[in-house]
Amino acid sequence: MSKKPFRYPEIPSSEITPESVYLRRRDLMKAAGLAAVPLLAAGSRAVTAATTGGAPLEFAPAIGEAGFKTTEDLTPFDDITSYCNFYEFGTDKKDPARYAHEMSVDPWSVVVDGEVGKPGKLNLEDVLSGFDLQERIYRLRCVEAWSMVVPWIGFPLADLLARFEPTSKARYVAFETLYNPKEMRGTRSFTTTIDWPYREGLRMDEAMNPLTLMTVGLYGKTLPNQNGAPIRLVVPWKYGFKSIKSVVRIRLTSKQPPTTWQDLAPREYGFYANVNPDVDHPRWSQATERRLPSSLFKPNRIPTRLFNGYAPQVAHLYKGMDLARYY
Ligand SMILES: Nc1nc2c(c(=O)[nH]1)N[C@H]1C(S)=C(S)[C@@H](COP(=O)(O)O)O[C@H]1N2
Ligand SMILES: [Mo]
Repeated sequence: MSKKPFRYPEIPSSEITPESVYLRRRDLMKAAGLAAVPLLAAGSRAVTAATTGGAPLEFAPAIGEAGFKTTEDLTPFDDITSYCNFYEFGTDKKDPARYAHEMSVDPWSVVVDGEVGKPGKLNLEDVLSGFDLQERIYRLRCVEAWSMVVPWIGFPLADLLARFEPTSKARYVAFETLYNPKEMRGTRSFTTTIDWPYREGLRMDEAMNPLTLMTVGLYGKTLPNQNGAPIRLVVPWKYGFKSIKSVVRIRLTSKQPPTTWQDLAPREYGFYANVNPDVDHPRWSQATERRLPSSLFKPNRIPTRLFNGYAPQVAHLYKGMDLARYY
């Protein structure tokens, strides 16, 4: 794939994927199933499959509501899939691309329980066939002060939650990542201080915001393992660590749930984690960010924006809150 950035909608991302032919949904399911088998057989092929993503997805472009797409240059596929944070596979940015193929993602299901009228389980097939997928082009701003622009494929978390009928006591949504030490070498590391599984959470109104996306693909195809296959959360106005990968459980709760980074270092990482150039991390400034692709000679440093540029869509959620206290 070309490294040259391009502007949406000059070339729809669906056209630059090697397979530009959209399969019908049933074919897609078959393709996903077939692709999973050789993964375990041949090592070199497994890496390729892990880094290139899987089957083409059928989706509608991000049009209509404000914030659903940006005209900024997309970050190239190779950068998005080779520079990752997914501590289950190690803490080096390259570790997820190296090792995430060791995680099996088929079959996969997500349990939804807690404060809901109809607790239950969603199989990945139900997700892919039961929700209208859309392409959303979002900025992703990591708390470490780098950022990307990603063409995700997904559907609103609100659509998923509605199926399970949240009760009036549901005030928060808690998420958990798969925890399978056999397939996640980072969780077996002697140096890890994380209390696995990786956990995240949102307030109910944040979860219901139309920007909040359950994500199953990027650049027109199913998610590469290192980016959180087969299903992850994307919350574009918050620091990247809120966008929890490879989700297996969604629990609605009446109390604010514990979250991984807040547990590890509560002074440095808060529950809200809204992108904010005026509230610095205790160890570094949050005023600017390195937009990928970025290099020593072309750092591509740009100013960081309040709520990552999504203030028109989300600022009302925090009216009257002291953002320096609720960081
Ligand atoms: N389960 C899990 N989810 C995770 C992480 C992780 O280590 N484990 N890292 C987070 C961080 S810090 C960021 S910046 C984003 C990165 O997503 P990407 O690698 O797809 O760009 O994933 C988030 N989700
Ligand atoms: Mo991050």
